[in-house]
Amino acid sequence: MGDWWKDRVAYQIYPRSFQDSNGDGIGDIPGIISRLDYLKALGAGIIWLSPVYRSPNEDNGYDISDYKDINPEFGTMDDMKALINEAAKRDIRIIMDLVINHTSTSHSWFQQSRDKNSPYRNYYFWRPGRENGPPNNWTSFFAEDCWEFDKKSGEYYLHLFAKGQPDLDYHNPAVIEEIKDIMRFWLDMGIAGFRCDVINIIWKSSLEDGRKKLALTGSEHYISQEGMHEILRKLRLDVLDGYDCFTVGETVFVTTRTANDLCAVERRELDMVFSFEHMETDQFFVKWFPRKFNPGRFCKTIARWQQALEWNANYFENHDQPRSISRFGNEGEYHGASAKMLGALLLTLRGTPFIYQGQEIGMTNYKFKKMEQIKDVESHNLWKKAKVMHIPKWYRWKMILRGCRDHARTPVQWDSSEFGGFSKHMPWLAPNGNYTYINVETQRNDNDSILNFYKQMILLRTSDDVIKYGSFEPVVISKRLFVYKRKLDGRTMTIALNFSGRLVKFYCAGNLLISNYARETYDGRLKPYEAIVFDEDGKAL
Ligand code: TEU
Ligand code: CA
Repeated sequence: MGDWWKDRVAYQIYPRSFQDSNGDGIGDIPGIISRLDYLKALGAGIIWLSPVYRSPNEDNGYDISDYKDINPEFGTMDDMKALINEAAKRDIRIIMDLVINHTSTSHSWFQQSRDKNSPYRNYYFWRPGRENGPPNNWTSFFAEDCWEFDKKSGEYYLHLFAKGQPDLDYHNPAVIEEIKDIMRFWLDMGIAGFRCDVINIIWKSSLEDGRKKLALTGSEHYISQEGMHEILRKLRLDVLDGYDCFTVGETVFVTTRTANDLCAVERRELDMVFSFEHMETDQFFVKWFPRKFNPGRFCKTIARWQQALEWNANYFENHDQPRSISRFGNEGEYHGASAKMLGALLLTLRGTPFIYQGQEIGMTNYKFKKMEQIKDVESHNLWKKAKVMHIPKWYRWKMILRGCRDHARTPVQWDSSEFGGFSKHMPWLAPNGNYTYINVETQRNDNDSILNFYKQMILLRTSDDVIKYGSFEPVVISKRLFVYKRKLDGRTMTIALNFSGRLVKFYCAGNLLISNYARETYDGRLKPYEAIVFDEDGKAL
């Protein structure tokens, strides 16, 4: 068997924004199938498919109303089977999003649970209020109360995310059985694993009031509790161990210590996690308060995680995060160089790399001008909440531009035709105007493009064991420079990255293997946003 998921590069698809096939402005499964050759040529070996299940889309599919059905906007179950099949033909394995902290309020379990005498009542947290208020003082991830009163029930239900996303109660063994059944359903269909949504908050150890905080009051009662570890072990033992699959957990506020508890091979819980610390180095406290990007802080955090974990998932982008080039690179003058430099970093770290759709062509943040252009429920809640808090409008807007998830959700830019080749119709979310020059078609034909650099780096990554399995050793971490070595069986590679628009001196005796600039020799100075992989043994690739 072997850990095939360590050998491959993963690519995340956010179906709504990937490729529309039928001209309704919404990406769909046939659209994904039509782009599998593209993904194969890129070198992707795993696809993480964001939710395609039935959903009323209050949170774009992360509010599931039927776990065993496909959202008709995306296609049919036959389309899904065809996707798994077509991907397999190309040796690409698909993992799906397992969103089990909550369902949608439209899920039949929830609808039935509204009746006090229903066997589904204890699938969720239904509680009476206190003194005309909610059962406790917790607040939600989406900048609102996390208890909603339901007239029919006469009680409140808990929702740590949007109102339409009621939390499941894992104290009820029937809930765990339901989840196992759902997992088997998809694994039997040929799915190769799961990305487990906010998996470290599924166990609420108490519903007591929390310590008052600026955000997420109550979180000490549900973040990374022991009960969560126990559930993961059950899912692993009873379901996952019977399949050739892997799991990656999305773990909020996770520390290296908890991450190790979750991923340590002998504990049999998850295979890797998405951590957040490096993604929080350009914010104060929560993501809505921008802090100037500091490469040293960012790279130190990455290095610490690299050294603390045996293996982990690496990423700089996903459907919840602004575009990495706009945050950590330079989307203007050094668009090409900085996008490639970040790609070189992602693909030469130890762990499984996850590329988010569009990252491989350097897609940038959207220049939103007003709230009406934004669809995301989280941004709209934040906007309202910040207004109630009397935060001035200009700062509120700054918060939105920093944290808005729609930056990453604009349609993939395939070519320079209208709507960027994503659809024949106006997409559900407007495409970024720069599709006329930042697009797949243009870059495919340009040897020097970001896309072709990604291909080259993915090839290096998947063919060279030092980059794949070597140890990680930091050499220099400064405000401009990040240098580290990867070592395996007496061989060494050195990776040097310039995080600035200036020339930076760095001496290396190794042979230049790859640079994101066209150059044959190295003169001891890294060009602006240059990334170089040196082979210390002088062997050519
Ligand atoms: O995200 C969980 C999460 O905590 C955040 O990254 C979240 O998106 C937010 O920005 C916090 O400020 C996962 C999914 O990735 C996200 O798309 C869902 O909305 C969320 O869970 C609920 O299912
Ligand atoms: Ca469509």
